[in-house]
Parts: sequence; structure tokens; C-alpha cells
Amino acid sequence: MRKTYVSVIAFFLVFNLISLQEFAQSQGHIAPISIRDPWARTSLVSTSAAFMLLTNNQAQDDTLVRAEADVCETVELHTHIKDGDVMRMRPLKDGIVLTAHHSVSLKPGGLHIMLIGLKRPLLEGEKIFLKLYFHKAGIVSLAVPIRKPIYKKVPGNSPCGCKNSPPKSTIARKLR
Ligand SMILES: [Cu+2]
Repeated sequence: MRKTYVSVIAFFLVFNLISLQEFAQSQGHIAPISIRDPWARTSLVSTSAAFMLLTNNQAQDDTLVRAEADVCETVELHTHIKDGDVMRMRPLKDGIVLTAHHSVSLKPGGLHIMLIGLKRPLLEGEKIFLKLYFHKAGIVSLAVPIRKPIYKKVPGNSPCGCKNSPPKSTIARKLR
């Protein structure tokens, strides 16, 4: 009898949760920051990186101040700068600025979330968990799928058949 009572309450709790979500969507509620296509690079070494498209839906600028990950000791926000013919990574101590109503792409060879001191290999198909700390929007937690980088295949090109594979000098190669 008591079990049935608990089940009924659980049902209504779940029902209410779903209803609230549907209500928020129907009211056109938009998160302050939306995140599309998050992914982290497969890695068998001690470092990797995470990428995604961040969109600031707010009427004010915001900043991604820092990030945390369950899978590594340290997380840094990085960019790349050209140093002669070599692309080098640089930490962004002031974070990544997100202009109001604009998107910023974190991608290989550009801005990225650097994962340092990995506690385990990052294998394709698995996930890591990230916490992103925004100055205005607060904390956003997300699951990030692990995958290999995708390069466009161009027929008759290099032996590997991939035009956009990173040159040996780039950090993308070093991150593997
Ligand atoms: Cu980096």
C-alpha cells in the first residue's frame, strides 16, 4: 500500500517536471548561453581539448571565465597565435569574451578548452563532464562526447585523402 502511494507521488513529480519544461519552451524561454556541438578530442596522452559553439543570448556581453572537468587536473582557456610558421597555444587569463547576441566558435587551431593532466584516456564514444563558469550567466554543466577530429576528404589529394588534416607544425597534431 505504502509502495503504491510513493509510486503515485513519484508519478506526479515527474509529470510536473515535464510540464514545467514544456511550459518554459512554450513561453519561448531561451537560456542566457546556448551551447551547440560540444566535443572533446580523443587522447591517449595527458592532454586534450574541448570544442563547441557558444552563443550569448543575453542583451549584455558575457565572459567565459574558467572551466572545470571531471577527467583532468587542470582546465585552461586557450587560443592560438602564429609564431613564425608555427601556431602556438596561449592561455587566456581574462577568459573568452562573448559579445551580446553573438556566437563564438571554439575549434581546433583556434579558441579551445585545454584539458591538462588527464586521469584516463579519452576514448571515442565516451563522454566527459564540463562545468563552464560565465561572469553573468553563472555555471553551465554539460556532457561532452569524445570523438576523433573530422577532416574533409578531397579525392586525389594527399595519400591520406584529407585536405584539411593539420600540418605537423600545428598544435592540433600535438594534442592527439
Ligand atoms: Cu591549448
